Amino acid sequence: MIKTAIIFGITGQDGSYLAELLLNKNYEVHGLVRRSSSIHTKRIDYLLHSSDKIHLHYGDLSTSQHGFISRIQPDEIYNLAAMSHVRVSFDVPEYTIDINAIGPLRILEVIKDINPKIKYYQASSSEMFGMSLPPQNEDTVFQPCSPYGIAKLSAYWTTKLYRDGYNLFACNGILMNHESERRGETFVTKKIIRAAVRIKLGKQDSLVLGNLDAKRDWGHSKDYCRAIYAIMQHNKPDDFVVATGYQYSVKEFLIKVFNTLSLNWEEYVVYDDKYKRPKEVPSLLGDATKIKTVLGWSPEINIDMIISEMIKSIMIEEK
Ligand code: NAP
Ligand code: F7E
Repeated sequence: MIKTAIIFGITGQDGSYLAELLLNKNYEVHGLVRRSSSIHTKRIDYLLHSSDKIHLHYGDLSTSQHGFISRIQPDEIYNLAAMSHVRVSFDVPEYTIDINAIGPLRILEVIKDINPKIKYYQASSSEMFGMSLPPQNEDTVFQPCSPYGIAKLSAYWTTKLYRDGYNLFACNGILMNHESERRGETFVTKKIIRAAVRIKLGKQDSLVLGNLDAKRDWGHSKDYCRAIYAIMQHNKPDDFVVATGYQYSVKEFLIKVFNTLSLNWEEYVVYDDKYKRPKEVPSLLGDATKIKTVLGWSPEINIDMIISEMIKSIMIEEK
């Protein structure tokens, strides 16, 4: 039987890879898209052109999803939609709470009311660990330190509440940072790589950054979408940390990229306070033992492969 899935956030990095994965598994895929003045389906255009099993619907997580979900009657809902930029969440905290915390509640309320058999995935984040020191796993205390982290933590607990209180198949994937050639332009990996490529090509003179000391556990979005799918196919709803288990500082990442392009980063990188956050998550390093043991998932793409994929695609765009 053909399964039907809704992806909230289908136009985003993960939404595009997850849509591809589900279409390859013969799902019918429905995605919610926000109306905007410019076209922003770039990441999924290749799917829209090659499959008749993908359907887009206008909407926004700031409003009730009752009509949309009732019309589609999906088997599975993946909620990847979010205001996903941590620093921006300090500028728009109220909006961030609305979309990232109340948005998931809006979806779960519909599932509870119309069909408690619909499975639900919540895109939880390692940003929820905040000030808690690594390694972080499912038992680590959450100490969020951004409006984004606080909103995501609310959604995490809401997902657990609807699982335990209403017996829904509702899961949290607690994902560490993950990147790809489809990563949004203002996240640090993409920003560094685009700037370094442009410097190499003589199109840019400098790169302005904030805190270089923060440490992150960077994986690849494709690997993490395999984890998301595995979490939803498990025989019971549960929560899993998804991570590579390797950590680099922003500075170490920067050096790797500039070295790959035979550039000396110190000649180009400038610090600006405006990229500093009021509070910062200092160190993320995930312990993915649970998902490895229970679901047999492990990452296949390491940081050097991520960097080389991103450099290659940006080089093509910039040439
Ligand atoms: P992304 O590229 O920023 O994509 C976010 C998606 O959410 C986009 O499709 C965006 O639509 C949509 N969206 C934003 N506001 C919305 C609203 N009000 N109503 C409906 N849709 C809205 O993020 P990503 O990297 O793919 O991440 C996917 C999810 O995982 C997010 O929830 C993120 O917070 C979470 N997460 C990401 C990471 C990571 O490192 N990438 C790690 C942990 C958790 P537009 O195209 O219209 O903007
Ligand atoms: O920052 C530092 C910055 O914005 C990484 C999201 O996907 O992962 C992501 O959140 C680090 C931070 O990612 C700049 O201060 C320095 O320490 O790429 P980022 P993030 O904040 O870790 C989590 C898990 C999510 O869930 C989020 O959705 O880099 N940094 N200079 C900078 N960061 C940016 N963006 N820009 C700079 O100029």
